[in-house]
Amino acid sequence: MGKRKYKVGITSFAAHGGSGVVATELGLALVDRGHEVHFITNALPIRLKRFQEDVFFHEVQAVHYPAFPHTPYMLALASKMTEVVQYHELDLLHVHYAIPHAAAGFLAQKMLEPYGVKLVTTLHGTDITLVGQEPGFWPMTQFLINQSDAVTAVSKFLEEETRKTFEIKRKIEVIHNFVDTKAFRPRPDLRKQNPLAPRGEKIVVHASNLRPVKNLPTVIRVFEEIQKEVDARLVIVGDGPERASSERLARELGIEGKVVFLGVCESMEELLAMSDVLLLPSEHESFGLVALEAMSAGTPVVASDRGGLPELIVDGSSGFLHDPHDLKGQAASVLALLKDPALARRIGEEARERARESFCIECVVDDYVEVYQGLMEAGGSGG
Ligand code: GMT
Repeated sequence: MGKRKYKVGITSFAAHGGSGVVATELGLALVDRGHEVHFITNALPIRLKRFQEDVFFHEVQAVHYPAFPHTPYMLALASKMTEVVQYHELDLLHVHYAIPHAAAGFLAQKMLEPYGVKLVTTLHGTDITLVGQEPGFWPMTQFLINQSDAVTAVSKFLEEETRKTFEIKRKIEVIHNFVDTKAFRPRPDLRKQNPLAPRGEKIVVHASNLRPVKNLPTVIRVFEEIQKEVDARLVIVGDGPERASSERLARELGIEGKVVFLGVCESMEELLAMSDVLLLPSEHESFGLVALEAMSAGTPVVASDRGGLPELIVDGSSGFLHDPHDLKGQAASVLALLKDPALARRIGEEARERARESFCIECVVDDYVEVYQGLMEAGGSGG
């Protein structure tokens, strides 16, 4: 008998961010394996661009009413989940990022008690390390982790952090993030006439949601050191609360002409492949999906040694790791890569190999299917 095919509802943030990317890529990979996927999100997920059979999108319409002090998005999401589970006979709801998604999933499950739909929660990082630790959210985050039928975390670091912070005893499966190694691949063709480097400069790239945890001052200050020795540009991709202060810092240091703020860009495959080094000195990072994408593109990464990044990057072999505040160490590693093409080639090749061997779609997605299978075979009603 062939493997059972599941009908899965996937919820994540639709805007740019690693958890939304992982959720979308997972959904598409599940469909490639014959499952049916329903994205239940506030807007079309960023990487869901093309029509594909067995991929459905259900937009959560927030209800605005003058008496509501805030838009009750969680309730609108729970209602939409309930509707989609009923009409499309879903087997599972797989939510990415604990708050508010697991709360909505739990409520939908309760409303649908006779259907026995299962709830899988994937923890991504700041849902545990920042948001979930807000004193007001702590008890709810703990409750939702305990109530979900299955819980996964994107790194061993995050699993341990979750146990410690929320006093969790239940099983949490570690399933690392993955990358489409065909889309994120080395592009010598783009490097020949690189639009990011019209004068043949070296390109240092940073990509994130520009939040304090991404340590933007260090990105700018490390680059200041680098540009003293190498003709280089710093390309910052993404947008967020740290952008204005980062632009100011670049001006104060007199390097604004060499720093480009691109804002949010969709063509990460190309931007990373056109860059010489990715710099990611996060204060903490549960996984660091963009680092994996750069590795897959054969672009060396210089990153922080915090959180889940060491699970991904082997220091000195598939990238370089440093304390996030070690400016000298980071600048030395970036300079070594920019000045020594043989070193950059070796690190880039090892990084790509590591992405292909341990973090490719085929290496990871079946682990999620096994989680689904375990729940469906166990039977019983969820919640
Ligand atoms: O970095 C963020 O705050 C965004 C967040 C998200 O929701 O996308 O990123 C987290 O999830 C990503 C996907 O699993 C991970 O690659 C990021 O490391 C993680 N961010 C942090 O832990 C800071």
